[in-house]
Amino acid sequence: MKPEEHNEKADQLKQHSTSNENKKLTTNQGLKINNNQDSLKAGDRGPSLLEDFILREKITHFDHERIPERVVHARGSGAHGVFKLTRSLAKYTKAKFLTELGKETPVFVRFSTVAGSKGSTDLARDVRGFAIKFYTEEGNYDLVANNMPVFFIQDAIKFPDLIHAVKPEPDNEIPQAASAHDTFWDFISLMPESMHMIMWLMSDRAIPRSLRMMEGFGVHSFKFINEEGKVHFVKFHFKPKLGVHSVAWNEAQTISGVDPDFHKRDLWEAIENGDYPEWDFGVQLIPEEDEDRFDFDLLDPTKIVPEEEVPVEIVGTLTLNKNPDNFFAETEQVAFHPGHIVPGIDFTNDPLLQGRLFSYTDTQLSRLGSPNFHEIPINRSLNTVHNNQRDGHMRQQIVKGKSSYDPNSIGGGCPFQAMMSEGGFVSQEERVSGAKIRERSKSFVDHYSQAKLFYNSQSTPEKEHLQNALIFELSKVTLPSVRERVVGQLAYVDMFLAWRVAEKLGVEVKKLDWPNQSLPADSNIVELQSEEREPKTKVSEALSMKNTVKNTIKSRKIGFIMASGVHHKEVNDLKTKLEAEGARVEFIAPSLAKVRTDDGSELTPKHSLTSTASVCFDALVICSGEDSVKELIVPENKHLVLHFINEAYKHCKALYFGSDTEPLYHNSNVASKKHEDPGIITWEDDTPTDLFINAIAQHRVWDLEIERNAQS
Ligand code: HDE
Repeated sequence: MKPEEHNEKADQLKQHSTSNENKKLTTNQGLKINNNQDSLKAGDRGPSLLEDFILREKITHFDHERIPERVVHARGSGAHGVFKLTRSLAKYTKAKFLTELGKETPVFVRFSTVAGSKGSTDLARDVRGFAIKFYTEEGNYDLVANNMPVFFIQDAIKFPDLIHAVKPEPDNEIPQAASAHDTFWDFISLMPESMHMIMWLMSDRAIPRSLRMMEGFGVHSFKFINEEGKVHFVKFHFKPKLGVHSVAWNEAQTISGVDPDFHKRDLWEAIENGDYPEWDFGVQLIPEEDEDRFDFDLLDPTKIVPEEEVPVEIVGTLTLNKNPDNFFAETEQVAFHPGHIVPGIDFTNDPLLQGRLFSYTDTQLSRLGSPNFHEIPINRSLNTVHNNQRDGHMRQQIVKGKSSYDPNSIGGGCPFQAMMSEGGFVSQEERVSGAKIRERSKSFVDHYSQAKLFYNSQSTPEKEHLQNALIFELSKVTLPSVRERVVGQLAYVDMFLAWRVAEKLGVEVKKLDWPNQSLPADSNIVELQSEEREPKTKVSEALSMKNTVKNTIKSRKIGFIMASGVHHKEVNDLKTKLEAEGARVEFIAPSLAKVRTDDGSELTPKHSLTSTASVCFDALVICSGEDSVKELIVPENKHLVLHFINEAYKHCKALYFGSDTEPLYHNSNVASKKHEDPGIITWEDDTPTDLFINAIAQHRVWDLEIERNAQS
């Protein structure tokens, strides 16, 4: 889908955007500036004058250029797009953007990491934020989602503790954008309800290949309400059309050095190239009367509804098709809030969601500095705003008339309340009664069954990655008691997992003895745990990335390694076929100088062997051409080329060796395993291009990781 010519939000933003093209430099008061190079002085070697209002204005503005970064989700990447409804949900909700078949709603999406600062690496092991602002005709609807379907805690009151524990430690501000440290694991070791989320966080979902290749989840159960007032619980899903794919941990660490903006760049380039990221939007719908039919509480945000129990119904497509014009104005100033809803959608009593409903406006006040943040262009609703709220910092709207109160007669009673039939929002009428208590529902006290479900649903390589992630993280923990306690928790999930981690940490597996009853008031451990429970659904296919989409190489980045004398026709043929499948080809050569081919033409490398690394590509081609290979194998280049090949091999990527490349092939770690490895394609194969395309589409040969690593 191409960017809409008449995207209403884009039209609205245009009114606020400006370009400096062919314009004269001015002050903020519109005065044309004659000299922007020298300040006003008393004599050319004299002191600057206070009178220099041009200097003062420029420096003052500069001094105030920064705003506080988000307390969580500080690092983000945003894009504009459109949501198209492909199946009407009128039976379930009256939200107009979900009922009018074919309707297109403009959106702005911001992806983020959670723990790191604004300038931290994209490749941190972390949850990813996936926040969507739908500019609907009924007002803004924000789905402030994550790429994991559950959360660490069940109650908002613990959120500041969780975040304090994961952020850099307060005494020395170490480590940045990492959960591998004492305070995080100390908190987790005392928080059994986190264990399901920990399984997700230690899985490769926490190190996505691309923001375009991750799922999105609303996490909480929300409510749909239709015209008749009938209620359904709903869980929101976004499924990427390119599949869900991740990098290896070791690769993530290297990318953090080679290109810490890897995800930001990938999203930006994909949109610039017209490879618009797309997701299927799906819902799990549960009639209100079925609320108690599950072996968990629908209000508990540490639980998923397995797709085997309630299938995800695909009802729309989310497409991102335009990069922001200005990062600060759009991606930084966008303000999401789970409380921005429209008629037909309502909240549940999930105690995590309830707390969020307070937090998001509050945080914008300190971050954006004024209750008028809704007037910032990216936050403006398409519906015009009419109310009696007035004044405050940076107020932009000029409301005419004398009355700013309700009821009034001076203003003719305007603005009027809207009836429900006119789109006026009415909260779902819900009977609520209960004693005022600070307690958790017993139905929330099962913390391991879905952690087991997740772990048992993983493929063997995924389980190994998860084990290794825990070993990595906990090896950074300096306190043996914390390591032991975490292992004691893992024992409730899977004994082998606990044993494998314990072995590497040098601790014993001792199941923690969680009390089943209320704890003594002076207990350090603030958690309850139920009897161990098996989940009703034992394995869920949707939880393993092994079962994801693997039929496309669209927008995959393929590096062609070459030098002078490269076989032009073979390069062109392969490049054309890969590009026809939607892949992006980039040339890598010993230097950035043009590469002369065997037929005398010239190719322009995008990278030199030293300016990039194999971790930045999905697959590599070692190009044919005797002279090219000869140049690549001279001592100065050989170790660099072999490093490329061996890294790609270790990271289980597809490799293609053109004719004449035997000397490189045999010097690399690849050769001896070729016969049993579908990821290695050589000049000896019958249909090498088809095999290569299929191998790239598989993303990685994770099943052969151990063998490949043993070769490295
Ligand atoms: Fe957030 N969260 N959160 N969160 N969250 C923020 O709001 C908070 C939670 C999520 O790109 C903050 O504007 C509390 C769950 C995303 O701008 C803040 C609790 C989920 C983003 C805040 C949670 C999220 C935020 C910081 C527990 C997944 C980035 C800046 C009660 C469903 C939005 C801001 C963006 C941002 C509070 C838990 C997703 C402080 C108190 C669960 C994607 O208000």
